[in-house]
Amino acid sequence: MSTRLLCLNARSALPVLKPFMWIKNVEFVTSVFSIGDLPGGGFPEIAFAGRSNVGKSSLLNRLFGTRKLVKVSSTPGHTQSLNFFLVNRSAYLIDLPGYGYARAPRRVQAQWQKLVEGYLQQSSNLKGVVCILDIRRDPDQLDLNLFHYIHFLGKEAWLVLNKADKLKQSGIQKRIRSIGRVIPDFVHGPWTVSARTGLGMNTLSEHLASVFNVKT
Ligand SMILES: Nc1nc2c(ncn2[C@@H]2O[C@H](COP(=O)(O)OP(=O)(O)OP(=O)(O)O)[C@@H](O)[C@H]2O)c(=O)[nH]1
Ligand SMILES: [Mg+2]
Repeated sequence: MSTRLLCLNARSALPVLKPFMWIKNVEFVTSVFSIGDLPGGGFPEIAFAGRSNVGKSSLLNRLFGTRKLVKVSSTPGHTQSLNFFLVNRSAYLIDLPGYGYARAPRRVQAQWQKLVEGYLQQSSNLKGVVCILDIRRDPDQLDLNLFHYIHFLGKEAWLVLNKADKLKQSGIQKRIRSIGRVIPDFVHGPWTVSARTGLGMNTLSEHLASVFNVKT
C-alpha cells in the first residue's frame, strides 16, 4: 500500500506532490511522431489513451508526483506525439495523443489514427491500455472503437473515469452505473479518479504496479 504524502507549500499554497512509493525514478525518454522511431529496450509498456482533454497527461503527472513532467494544456489536442516515460529504468508509461477534438484539422486526426493504431499493433511489449473518460460524459463511438480495437489486438483495456472531483458522491455512483451500461464486458474496471485531487489514485497506481510486477 503506498503512503502518499501531501503537504502545503507555504509560498504557493499548492499541495506538494510526491510520486507513488513504487515509482522511484521517472525519465522522459522521447516523443515519437513516426512509428519507425519507437524506442527499443524491450521494457513492458502501459499506454494512456482517451479523447482530447480527458486528463491523460494530468493523470501521468499525478502518478509521477509532478505538475510539469508531462505537458498539460487548457487547449484540447495538445499532445500530438507518443510520449515515453521510463519508470524505475524498467517500464514505460506512454502518453498518447488525444482523439476526437472536433476542431483539429482532418490531417491531424488522420495522423493520430495512423500513429496510435500503428503503435498499438506493433508494440509486443504493451501490457494494456488505460482508457480514460471524463466521468461526466458517456463514451461515444470513438471511445467504443478504441475499446474494440484494443480487444481485437488481444490487449487489455482498463477503464478510468477521471475528473470525479467535479461531482458529488451520489453523482459519481450515478455516472458509474450509466457508463457501465454501455461499456463492453471485456473492458476492466472502472477506476474512478481525479488527477486534480488525487481521489482514487492509490488504487489505480496499485493496479499499474501489479501489471508491471512491482511491489507497492
Ligand atoms: N477538474 C479536473 N480537471 C482536470 C482533471 N484532470 C485534468 N484536468 C484538466 O483538464 C484539462 C486537460 O488535461 P490534460 O491532462 O492536458 O488532458 P489530455 O487528455 O492530456 O489532453 P490532450 O493532450 O489534448 O489529449 C486541463 O485543464 C487539466 O487541468 C481532473 O481530475 N479534474
Ligand atoms: Mg495530453
